[in-house]
Amino acid sequence: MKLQCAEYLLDLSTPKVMGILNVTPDSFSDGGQFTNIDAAIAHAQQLIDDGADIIDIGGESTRPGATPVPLETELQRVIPVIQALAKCGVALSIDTYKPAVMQAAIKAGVHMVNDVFALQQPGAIEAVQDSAVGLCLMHMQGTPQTMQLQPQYQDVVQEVRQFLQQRVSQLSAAGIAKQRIAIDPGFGFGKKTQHNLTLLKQLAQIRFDNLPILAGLSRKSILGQLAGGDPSQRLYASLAASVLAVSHGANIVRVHDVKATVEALKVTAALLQKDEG
Ligand code: 9MG
Repeated sequence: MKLQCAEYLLDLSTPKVMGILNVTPDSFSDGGQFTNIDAAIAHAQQLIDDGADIIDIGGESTRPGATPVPLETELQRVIPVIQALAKCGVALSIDTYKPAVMQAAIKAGVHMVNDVFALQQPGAIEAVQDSAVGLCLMHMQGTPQTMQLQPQYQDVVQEVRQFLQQRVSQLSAAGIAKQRIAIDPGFGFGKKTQHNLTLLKQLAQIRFDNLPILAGLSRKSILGQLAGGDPSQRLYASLAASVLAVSHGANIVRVHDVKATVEALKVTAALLQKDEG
């Protein structure tokens, strides 16, 4: 299985690690440590040295209850970082739902668009259509402002799968190749603990058309609910979650702690390898 991200053709025969680079003052997990451009670039270099295959750059937090930031602010945060990292040797992803940010980021050199709204904003499909960037389509019930108030499903796995299928159909109708698309159940985005656990246990069931699955559980509140600890104390729970996600079919995991995840996934991948003879 492969994922086309502009000039990068990611080989997903082994799991890949997407390192999180939050360029926000209100990020839930880094406390705004990387708002300064130089510090963000240095952190990206650390993620690369630690073995990240993709760096996911975000200028607006999408954690529950987060306030949207104006377009100009988001651009000022992410574009200089993308320009500085454009030739860093790993694929760069922009975490945004705003079509204008997607366009500017593609021009600045990103290889992937990670959209928690699955390209539903007006103009989002058009913003990526004529490029070759990879696309991550994520499921979310509601919006970051309201999503955790009252999440409700009859059958969470089927509803998430159907939503993602509809989005992929819409992209296909716009002429976007499936080799550019990854799907994501959106852990923690309009889901209660039980919904997240069901999705993790049945992750393989959301796959269709042999598309890669991206899973993001790193430091999320579901892990705090299960194991305790504030976000910065959730390393072990996050590692367990990434290992289980890959065991249940995830091809890419989105994480804060790249080095530890890379090591844990090397063991996981070796154990999942089919025996010869
Ligand atoms: C931006 N962001 C935060 N959590 C995420 C997740 O689980 N998946 C994706 N694709 N993006 C996320």
